[in-house]
Parts: sequence; C-alpha cells; structure tokens
Amino acid sequence: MKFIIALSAIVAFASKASAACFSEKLGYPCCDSSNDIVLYTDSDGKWGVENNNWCGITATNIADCWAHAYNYPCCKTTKNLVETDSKGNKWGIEDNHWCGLSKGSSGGNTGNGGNTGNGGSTGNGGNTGNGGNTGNGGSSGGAVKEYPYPLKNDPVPSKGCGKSPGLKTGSFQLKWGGNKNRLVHIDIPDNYNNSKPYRLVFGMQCMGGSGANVRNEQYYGLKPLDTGKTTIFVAPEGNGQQLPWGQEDYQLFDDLLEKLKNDLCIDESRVFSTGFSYGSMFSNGLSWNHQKVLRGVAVYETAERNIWLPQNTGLGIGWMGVLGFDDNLCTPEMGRKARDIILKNNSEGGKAVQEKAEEAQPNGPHKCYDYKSVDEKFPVRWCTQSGGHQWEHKDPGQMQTWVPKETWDFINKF
Ligand SMILES: *[C@@H]1O[C@H](CO)[C@@H](O)[C@H](O)[C@H]1NC(C)=O
Ligand SMILES: CC(=O)N[C@H]1CO[C@H](CO)[C@@H](O)[C@@H]1O
Repeated sequence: MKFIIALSAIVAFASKASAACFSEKLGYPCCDSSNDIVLYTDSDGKWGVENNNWCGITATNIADCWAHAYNYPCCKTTKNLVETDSKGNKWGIEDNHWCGLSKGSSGGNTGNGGNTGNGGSTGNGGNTGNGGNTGNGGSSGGAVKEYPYPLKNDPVPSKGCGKSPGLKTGSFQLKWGGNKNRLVHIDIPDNYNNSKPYRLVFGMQCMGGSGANVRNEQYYGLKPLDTGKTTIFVAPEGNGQQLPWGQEDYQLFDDLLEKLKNDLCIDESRVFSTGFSYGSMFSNGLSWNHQKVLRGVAVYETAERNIWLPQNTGLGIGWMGVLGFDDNLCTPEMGRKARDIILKNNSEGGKAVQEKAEEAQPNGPHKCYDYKSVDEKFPVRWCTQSGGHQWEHKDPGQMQTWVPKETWDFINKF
C-alpha cells in the first residue's frame, strides 16, 4: 500500500474551535495545537506523532501546506516568493531555510488540488560497477560481478581499491546534489588495507536522533561485533528537518555511496543499510529501488509507509525485520505489511507470503525466523519479541540487546 500524504484531500477546512479531536475516541491523544506535521492521513483524519505515539492533528493551519510532502515547513510569516519549481510550487525563505508559500499566496488559502507527494520512482536502477580489476580467479561463489549475486560470492572491488584512502575515520562534509553539503560520520578499520574490499554498512538515524548518535551507539551495536575488521561503517546525518529522510535523501544516498566507492576499497556486492524507526523506513524504502546496489537491509521497527517512497522495482533483496509486538507507532500490522511486500518478490510466484513465520511468545525470549520458501539469494529474517518502539530489544533477564548479534549473523550469510 502506498503511503499517501493526502494534502490533496484537504479542501478549505473551516476552523471550528473544538477542544477535542477525532483521535480521542480512537484511543489516541490529540496533538499539540502547534503540531502541524502530518505524517499520515486516513479516513479518520490527519495523524502526527508526539512522544512516540500517534496523535490526531488539530492544527488548522495545515490546509495549504503542500511543503510537508517534501519535508519542508510552510512559511509562517514571509510572503516573498524566492523560487517557483518545475511543479509550480512556490518557495520562500525564512530563518535561512526554505519554506513552502501557500499556493494562492496573495489570495487566501483556497486549498490546493493536486496531490504533491510521491510521483514517480527516483530511477537509479543501474549501477554498472566497474568491470575488471579483480584478479583472483574465482573460487567459491564464482566470478559473479553483477546482481543477483550467489551467497558467498567473491568480493567485487570498487574503484577505490589500490588507491590511498581518500577518507579517514571521523566526520566529513559530503558535497552532493550539485552544491549541497551533508555531514557524514565514518569508521574505517584501523588496519585498513587498500587491496582488501570491505563490507559497507550504513546506519540511518531515527526521527529526533542524529548520525552522530548512531556512531556513538556503534552503528546499532554492530561495530563491536566486527572483530575481523572486515567492515566500514557510515552514518550520514539526516536532512535536518523533523522528518530526517525524504525524497532528496535517495540522491544523497547515491552520491555518498559513489564517493565511498571511489575513495575506499569497498566490496560492491556487500553494502547494507540499517536503521531504527524513521531510519528503518528509509532503509526499507531503499530496499525497494536499490536492490542492485544494496545487498540487504536490517530494519528495526519499520512500516510499509513513509513520507515518500520510491516505486518498487520488483527485484529481490536480503531483508531482516525486527518487531516489538507492543510498538504502537510502527505497529505490528505495518511491520508485517512491509515484510510481506519483500516476501512477495523474494520468492517464486510470491509463495513466501503464505509461509507462516514462528514468532516469539508474549514476554518470552525473542524469536528470529528465517523464511524457507524465499530464493536462497534473497534471505528474509523476521525477529519478534514483546516490547515497544525501540531497537534495543533484550531477552528476559539480559542486559545486552540481542538485535546486533542477530543482524551480524544475517549480514554474514552473504
Ligand atoms: C592486504 O590485503 C591483501 C588482499 O586480501 C592481502 O593479500 C595482503 O596480504 C594484505 N596486506 C597486508 C599488509 O595485510
Ligand atoms: C525472485 C522473484 O520472484 N523475483 C520477481 C520479482 O518481481 C519481478 C517483477 O514482477 C519478477 O520479474 C521477478 O521474477
């Protein structure tokens, strides 16, 4: 199901002053009256998020805010037009940030017809990679240099192999999308050897988090498990908006990956993306149109919807999902739907959707289930346990979360 930010459906809505809101009778609180960030719209109304819970939007100033579909705020005071984009959207600048001007601009808020959100796919099927330069005559997995790779294939070295490294552990400003900058954090094993293609793991931040924090948390706890120093970890900062990943960030991902492949010796066939909450929804979105560059994703508390999703190319990809049964933000229903979209394509005729995964017992230890009827090249692991919207799920009586270990095992299947 496509996530639709139905700004479209909003037609000049009269501002009735009413203290309560539609969501209360559904068991969810009303959002603060200043919260006008619509994350989801259904037949009940418009939903936002506060304190990790859905809330009903009561703000009345959202009627003309098409800009949320692009992760930008609406202009609050300015009426000065700075730019009109190719879709006819009018942009202003407030506090040094882009903001959306109301469509009618001078003439009051008429509500705007069109659905601004998700149009097409971002493209970027391809990744041809660079043919040659491997050497080492095929052994185990054979010399497959292109998607789809068999399990345990030989590494596919990137252009950065054999060169002195263009990046070092720490942080750097990535120039991307022409002349934009984005801060990126990276950890490269200290005995880096430019003739060894490294696995690459992205850690995507959640809403309210930061790339820096992903790094502090050792990339969702994975880095300490890399005792063989096989892996480079990277955590870009989100776009600085309340919703940290939007359509533009697919371009950011492509540009960042390109730079990493050029500056470092990467195994192009072993690139993974992980994330929690909004970060998992971004990684999940990438798994829909980046199957040729991403070998797999590990998504913690994900959902099949997002503020912007690309069109699914329909190709298979490795996928691991972690679900807490008590997550009321990215609910079990949303997580299972996200999984089923993947299962459909990772198996012949979509038969894996019918395979029933064993799940954890309520309040018991976690359960990770590996699907049997998927194509061996595209494993799917589904991990469940009681627990809410968090990534550090723990077994009863344990101090340490099991999530990194299960993810590391998953990544090492390839
Ligand atoms: C660097 O990696 C290559 C390829 O794996 C290996 O043959 C070589 O011995 C390594 N060099 C060092 C100094 O470890
Ligand atoms: C593994 C698998 O069944 N992949 C399918 C995914 O969907 C595309 C497009 O529908 C098919 O061509 C693939 O065979």
